[in-house]
Amino acid sequence: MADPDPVVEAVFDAVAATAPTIRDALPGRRVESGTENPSGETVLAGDVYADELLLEALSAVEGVGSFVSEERPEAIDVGGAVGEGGEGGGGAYAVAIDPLDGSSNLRSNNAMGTVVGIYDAPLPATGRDLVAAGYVLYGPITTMVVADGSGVREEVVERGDGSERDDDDEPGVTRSVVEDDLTLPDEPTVYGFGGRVPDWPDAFREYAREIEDELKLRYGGAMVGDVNQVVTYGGVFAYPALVDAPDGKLRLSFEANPIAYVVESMGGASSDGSGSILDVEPDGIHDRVPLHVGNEELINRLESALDG
Ligand code: AHM
Ligand code: MG
Repeated sequence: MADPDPVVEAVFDAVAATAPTIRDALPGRRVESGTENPSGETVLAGDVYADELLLEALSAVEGVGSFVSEERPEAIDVGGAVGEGGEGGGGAYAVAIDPLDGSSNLRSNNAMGTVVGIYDAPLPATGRDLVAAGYVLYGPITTMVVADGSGVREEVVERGDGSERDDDDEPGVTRSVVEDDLTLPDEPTVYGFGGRVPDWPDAFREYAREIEDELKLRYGGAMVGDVNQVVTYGGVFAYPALVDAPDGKLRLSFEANPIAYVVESMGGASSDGSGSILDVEPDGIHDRVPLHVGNEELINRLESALDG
């Protein structure tokens, strides 16, 4: 097995280090910030806080060249031109972030997450340029799922007890691996599909009807939480194309590609409706794409259903 990439490790360290702080900051940040993001969605104070904290943390990681966020119109150059290597060896990777995925759940106090994709190319790029991806899930426990090219693991992220300090001021954050070789369970159990049934194209509606008879609905309105149920129990998650929004809702660079990379790394499959999400060629960093991920057999059936 190849040695772990130290930049990838440092990125996940930085993301883990922000997680308890983001979590603690949420109670006071459930209100609207008064702005819209590049996708035209209302931004909450929690989105802004998480975005700024992650920019600061990831800018400090040597080897990260650009920070690209769902909340920002353009990539931010943080270390030198991507691919050219900046001074001190910086500038190799573009890190794409959805700082607070599912933030509409702030109001109802349900799960949320942070999604991370590490690309070895300037964005927009395809998912084939990912070298690693993962997500933090702010559930009753803060967990982080990491796919780094050598496998997929789940870690619990907690504030340290002070015995491992990053510096004189900040208590450290501990990362404890709880599963080190995650694969999708063979027998799928759960499904979750976004959007309203009347807005789904007929072919997807028919597929969903079949799936309803076979699997149990688990939908919480945060992609990270819903995908983590599929990762845990096996099944299928989708935010499909809608009749009036043929590209669906979720963004390729920040949401779909990282999640597809994680699920494919676990032996599952992803699809935009006709092929792997990782092959989708983007025109811009905020492009949307229909997302379907889960057990391979269920994704194959989806593609057959949509093909007709
Ligand atoms: P966000 O990143 O702005 O929170 O939007 C993405 C979220 C996903 O987490 C989730 O799958 C989807 O939007 C839910 O949308 P809906 O509320 O339409 O079901
Ligand atoms: Mg999101």
